[in-house]
Amino acid sequence: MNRQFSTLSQCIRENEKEFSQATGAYTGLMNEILVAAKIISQEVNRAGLSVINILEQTDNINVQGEVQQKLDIFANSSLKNILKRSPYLCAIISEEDEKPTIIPGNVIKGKYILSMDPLDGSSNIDVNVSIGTIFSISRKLSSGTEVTKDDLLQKGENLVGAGYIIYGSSTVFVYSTGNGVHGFTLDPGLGEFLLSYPNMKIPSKGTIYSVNEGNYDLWSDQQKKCVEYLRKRDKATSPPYNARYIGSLVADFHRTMLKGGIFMYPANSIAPNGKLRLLYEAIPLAYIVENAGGKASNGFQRILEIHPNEIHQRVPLFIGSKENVEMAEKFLSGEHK
Ligand code: P6P
Repeated sequence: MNRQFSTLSQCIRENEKEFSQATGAYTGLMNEILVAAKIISQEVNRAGLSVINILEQTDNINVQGEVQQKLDIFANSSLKNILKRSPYLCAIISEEDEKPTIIPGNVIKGKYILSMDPLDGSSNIDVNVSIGTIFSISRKLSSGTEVTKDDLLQKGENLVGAGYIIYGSSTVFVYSTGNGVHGFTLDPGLGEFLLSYPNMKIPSKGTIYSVNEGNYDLWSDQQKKCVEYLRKRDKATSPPYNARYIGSLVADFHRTMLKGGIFMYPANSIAPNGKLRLLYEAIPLAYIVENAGGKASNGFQRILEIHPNEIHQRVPLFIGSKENVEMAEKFLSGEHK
């Protein structure tokens, strides 16, 4: 029987037809990301083999002040080496690099800028928890031969696309170019990402909340009240909520996309802007969740409307089903008693 399936490459090409001015540049860029995703997936899945000894930590501390895992460096270099071959990219912002990588040969014709967290959650690698790559694509705004600060620090509203790849029991590539959200599962035998989650929509309300309750004592009173409400079992919250927290953003977010509910990384008295990064974590996932009918804010303001001031700035994140995020926002504003 002839198996009917769509590959990621086919869907990216189909996408291009939806944009009359498309030149094929975006398609080419997405296909480079796809290749990098396969390479990283293979390495992540081999990481447990001691002969590879890529599980180890390095002696390096990255710009985030975190111990770099060998796989972090591998993922960052794999993505950059492949993406630099793309004539469509003039700059790459990475969680692993203090400064943006400007691609000199592309500054004139390269009309895109990529922001990425090459391997988020890598501290979970040695316990075999799912980890992921997060990326977003924006257009170079300036016409000159320089990549300006305004080119690099754009609001999420300007994105032309975003996605994440989750390396778990299977490798799933989820992306959006503004016309819906689509997920593709890697078939290792074929070496192709096959359409597995067409036109993803997040439930409007869910019964799972995801937050690190170990930070409870550090939260504001409003944040405490919000989580106490979710913990309580009474008629107002039936069916009761379940708590799920993996500690790997892409894994917690992917579950939220599929099952609904809310993921929160709130501000706290030690980290007044929370832990997660605006440009290459919150913005791409906010773009995805909004295109799937969900919501993302810092508790008060829509993530996609926040103008970044610097490439590694942090932001509190409330993301998931629209009704759940709106409820959390009501607690934070004091409106929900
Ligand atoms: P905490 C992983 O280190 C990460 O950057 C995200 O993937 C995850 O959501 C968050 O940190 C977990 O942070 O403070 O709860 O351990």
